[in-house]
Amino acid sequence: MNVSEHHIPRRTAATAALTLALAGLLATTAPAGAAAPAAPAAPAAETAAAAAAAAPDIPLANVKAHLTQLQSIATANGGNRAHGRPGYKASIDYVKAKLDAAGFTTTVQQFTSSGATGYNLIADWPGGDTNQVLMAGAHLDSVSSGPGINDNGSGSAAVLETALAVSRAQFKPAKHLRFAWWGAEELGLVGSKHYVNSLPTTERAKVAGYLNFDMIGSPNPGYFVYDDDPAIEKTFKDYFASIGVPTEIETEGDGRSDHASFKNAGIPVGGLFTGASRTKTSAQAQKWGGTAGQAFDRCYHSSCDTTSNINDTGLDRNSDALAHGVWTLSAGTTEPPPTGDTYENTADVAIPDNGAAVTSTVTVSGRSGNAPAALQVGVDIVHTWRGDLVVDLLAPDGTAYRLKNSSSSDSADNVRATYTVDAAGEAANGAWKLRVQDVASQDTGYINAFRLTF
Ligand code: DTR
Ligand code: CA
Ligand code: ZN
Ligand code: ZN
Repeated sequence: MNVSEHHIPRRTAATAALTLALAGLLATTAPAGAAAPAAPAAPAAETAAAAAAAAPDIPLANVKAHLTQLQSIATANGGNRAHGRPGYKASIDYVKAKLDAAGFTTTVQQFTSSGATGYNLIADWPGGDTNQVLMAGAHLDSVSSGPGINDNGSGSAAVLETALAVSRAQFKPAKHLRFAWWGAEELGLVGSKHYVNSLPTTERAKVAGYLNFDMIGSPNPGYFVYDDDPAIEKTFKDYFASIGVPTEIETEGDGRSDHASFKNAGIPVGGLFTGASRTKTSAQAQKWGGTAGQAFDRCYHSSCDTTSNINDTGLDRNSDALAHGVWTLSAGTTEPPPTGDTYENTADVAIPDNGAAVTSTVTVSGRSGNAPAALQVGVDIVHTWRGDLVVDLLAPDGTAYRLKNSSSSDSADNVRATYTVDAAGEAANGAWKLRVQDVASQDTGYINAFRLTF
């Protein structure tokens, strides 16, 4: 048994976490010849999977109670909650008070736009890795012509209630959570642009992702998912699929809300949307219900955007999807968590420049039946020009599965990826090999690690 080969058996997340803690306390050198305790790859990821499953239901009644408050604020302040008007600052004060009472660290960031003072509200949930910050946000301002309950009380209230759910759960995710309510979005994403531009580059680099929610309760709702970061998009689409709701890609174009401020800074973004002034088609009405030939929100930017301008089902589904996104994406890994055991070989294997293929072997034993249809193949190759490399997975019977072709144009370093291989036709037990060949002269490297997760 190659001492570099390790088998990380499947455990429950809790047991694994406890075991790892004990291993840390009792760290000893593995006896010669035995596999040393392996890196905590599977347990952490399994913990993540467990966390993902724990996203709470967001009570629609609580979200609507926030909308009632925002409506009252608008009614008491000239009928709107627009930038520079008293109704906006009163909205900030309402949201901030809820968050302060729930244990968040809040910050009100001021800026000036069109001669008036604007405000962003930032709420940090203590804990988590502050080098990996997951943000969720919504603009809190309305247009001056109305109270802006769907646009964007709906997003603001759902983000607030999700933050309060984090507090109720005393949620402790791997990543640090930060929630935000933006000012002056209707003037051109002014508040969120100010926030991003004011972030030091080092702080900006720590934002692992930004989730945007602008109009998520439209009275004639569609279910749109932003098609930006693939992992974020998949998280939301998978959620809606899990409740049997088909989604469409949000196609009103980038730049239409605060996620654009983050996307322009190179930060992964995503979000949800139930539609604005565009008209619902017959096909959309077929799959989503509602009224074909009518706008998703007939009161968009109008005085009738009041608490009666909300579809409860759409608001509830999107609020729950929001919470699922926060719980799932704040876990410690964006890699799909392994479903079971991980086998790895971490011995370095030099790859001859423009030469013969080399292999790293992982011996699988004790399993029954065949490998899965979604076998996770973790590849870690250090190389100075990865386009030189051809990479294959060899099953125990010698069947080759191409993982990566060579490419004269791909000059980037290293191959660090997890490939999904349909290996259902292969017996699980036996010697699996990662075969790597450098097929172009100059630039060299080595296999650093090879992992299989069943
Ligand atoms: N600009 C937003 C409404 C809006 C229009 N298209 C999209 C697409 C995605 C998010 C939001 C929007 C506003 O009026 O606040
Ligand atoms: Ca709900
Ligand atoms: Zn708007
Ligand atoms: Zn909006």
